[in-house]
Amino acid sequence: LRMEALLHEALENKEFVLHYQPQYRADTKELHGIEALIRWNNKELGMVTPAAFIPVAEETGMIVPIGEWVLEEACRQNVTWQNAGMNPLPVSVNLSLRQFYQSDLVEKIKAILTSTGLPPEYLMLEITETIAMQEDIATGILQELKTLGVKIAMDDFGTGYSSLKYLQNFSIDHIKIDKAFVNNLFTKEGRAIVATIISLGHHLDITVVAEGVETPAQVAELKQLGCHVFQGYYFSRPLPPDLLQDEWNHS
Ligand code: G
Ligand code: G
Ligand code: MN
Ligand code: NA
Repeated sequence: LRMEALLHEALENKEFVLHYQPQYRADTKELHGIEALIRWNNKELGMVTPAAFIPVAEETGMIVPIGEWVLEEACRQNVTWQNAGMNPLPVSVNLSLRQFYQSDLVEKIKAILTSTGLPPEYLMLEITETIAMQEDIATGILQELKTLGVKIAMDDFGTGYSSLKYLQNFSIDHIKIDKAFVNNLFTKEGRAIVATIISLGHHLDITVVAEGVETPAQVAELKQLGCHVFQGYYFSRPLPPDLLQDEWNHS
């Protein structure tokens, strides 16, 4: 309960910040997009990682207003960058299942796009297989979001109840290979799984993003396998907005 109160305060006192992790195209090495990742800068606790508060936020429902703040902030920041003359790129935002259970999710996203002025194609929503498998709610919502013009990425692909049907039904734009698979790239099984996901992406015309890329050997192997986009510490950690902007300017 203390945590829930703290999260309320954090929202009110604007203690949350977004960091952004760059994603690079394998072919041209250009910046392809950025992923917004929340951080909590608390006076007593210091910089709190999302792993420490997102689960509580999900349990208490606080993830709904927090998630709304993330969407609004990521869109606002992206417009600020576009207005400053940066080469326009999509910003990815992680959505939680709880947000999907809100009947007004699509309306809220529409309102945020309107109020910030971000063209919908520059917002990419990252969903998990846990969300996708709630077919009764996910199907309708994802269809409406696609109609709005926003992009959808299937995050942590292969770690949940993977169903190929989701890829078929939801017109997914990006598949993100979970970092656990990238980490196992040099085992027989790991390589087979990564190769299969990449091949699936090629056949379905879906951009494949490898997450958690940490070594040049992984880069070489993933490139060889035809992976389209890289994200990971080898290229860059998630960065505060000013440092991300420097990176963007120099890419
Ligand atoms: O940035 P980091 O690797 O520490 O993030 C840890 C976890 O928190 C990841 O699973 C990531 O998807 C999740 N996360 C980060 N930012 C957000 C957010 O804004 N909303 C939700 N729902 N999850 C987030
Ligand atoms: O669940 P999601 O894919 O949104 O989580 C992204 C998380 O992965 C973020 O917390 C981010 O900090 C983390 N991350 C990004 N790149 C790397 C990496 O190269 N290695 C590891 N271990 N984690 C990473
Ligand atoms: Mn993600
Ligand atoms: Na992921």
